[in-house]
Amino acid sequence: MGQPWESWDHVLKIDPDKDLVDGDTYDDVVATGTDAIEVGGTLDVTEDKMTRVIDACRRYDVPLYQEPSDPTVVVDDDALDGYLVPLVLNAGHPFWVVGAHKEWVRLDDVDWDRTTLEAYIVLNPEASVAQLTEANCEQSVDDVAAYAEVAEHMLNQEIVYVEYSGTFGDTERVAAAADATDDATLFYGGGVHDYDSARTMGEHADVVVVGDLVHDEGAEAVRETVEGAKDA
Ligand code: 1GP
Repeated sequence: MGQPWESWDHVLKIDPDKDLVDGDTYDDVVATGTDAIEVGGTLDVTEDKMTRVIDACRRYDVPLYQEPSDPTVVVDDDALDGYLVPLVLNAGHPFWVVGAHKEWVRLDDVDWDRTTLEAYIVLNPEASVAQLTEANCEQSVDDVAAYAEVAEHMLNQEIVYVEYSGTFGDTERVAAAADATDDATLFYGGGVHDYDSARTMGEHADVVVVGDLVHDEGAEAVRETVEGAKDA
């Protein structure tokens, strides 16, 4: 049987350190039609904040995944469909490639049946994730393609994630990652803010991830991105 993300077009990523916009509820968030919710952020995430979002989402049918930014914030909760765990291919420090993962395995009984890695290629140097992981974001189109191929064929990754968090990325690099992968599911995230931007990236990536928009503009704006990703 295939993995759930193979049929997704759109993921909404909720940052536990940020609020919904005034007037929005989690009913509105789920009504956007997104295929899955990922709970995760880079800065000031705690287990408590994670749990608050998971609690708010637990009564809905939408698939719910935690994206832990480090081993200390992993929440063990049946409401979660699973864990999508970043591995930053172009991190400047090995902690973000395998070190955090080793610590997690050392400290916890990892639920392997519900745990999948996301092989990130981080490309916006201004993003918190780039700074935290000391990512080398100067990657040519060929570099990005090579990283994507390494992820799938050397590291057997099921998910390759081109990450421009906070800014709309370069379609040529996203297309190159798409061309370089065969069976892996390609996620794209960064700066998707309306129907057209979602559709544009959805034409290359399998899954369009939307993050800040839900905290800045709200659920109605996210709904448009769902439509764009689905029409692509
Ligand atoms: C962040 O890829 C996601 O990890 C989405 O990025 O917040 O820019 O939408 P944005």
